[in-house]
Amino acid sequence: MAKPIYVLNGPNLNLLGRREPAVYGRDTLADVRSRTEERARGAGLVVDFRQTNSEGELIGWVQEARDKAAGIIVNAGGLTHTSISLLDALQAAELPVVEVHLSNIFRRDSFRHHSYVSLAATGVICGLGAKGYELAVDAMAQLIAAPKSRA
Ligand code: CA2
Repeated sequence: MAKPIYVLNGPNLNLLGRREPAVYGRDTLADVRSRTEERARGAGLVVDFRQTNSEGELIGWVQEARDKAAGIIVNAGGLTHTSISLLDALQAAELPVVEVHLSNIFRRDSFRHHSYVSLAATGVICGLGAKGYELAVDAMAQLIAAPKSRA
């Protein structure tokens, strides 16, 4: 059986839809999950969608992905801007990585402009809300079909 795409969500993303709708939209994480799974089904892919508030657990999932997943879609939340350990794990995974952010991190506080995750990402999607997860699935489908392609 084909390996799934791991869709990994970091700290506080469980709060989606319940706080700060002006920044993150009204979709809950369960809504994002359904949309992502549906898009993956259409592309003939399976996603394994997870969220954790723990940096260690997120890193453990990235390590697990190396053997068990075909690629990683990751919204690391605030860890995006702080975690060299997460970057190390993503680089060690040697898989296609698509980084997603609901908000446009470049229109926000300057501390959000730098992403450690981007250093390991094949591509980055930000500012398109929950739609960004669907687009990440489309991008991942192409990356898996043509792993050496850069576009
Ligand atoms: O825009 C994104 O997806 C972020 O990864 C979200 C992170 C933030 O630290 C990044 O800079 C950008 C925050 C996730 C917390 O999500 C919340 C959702 C609703 C209410 C409060 C927080």
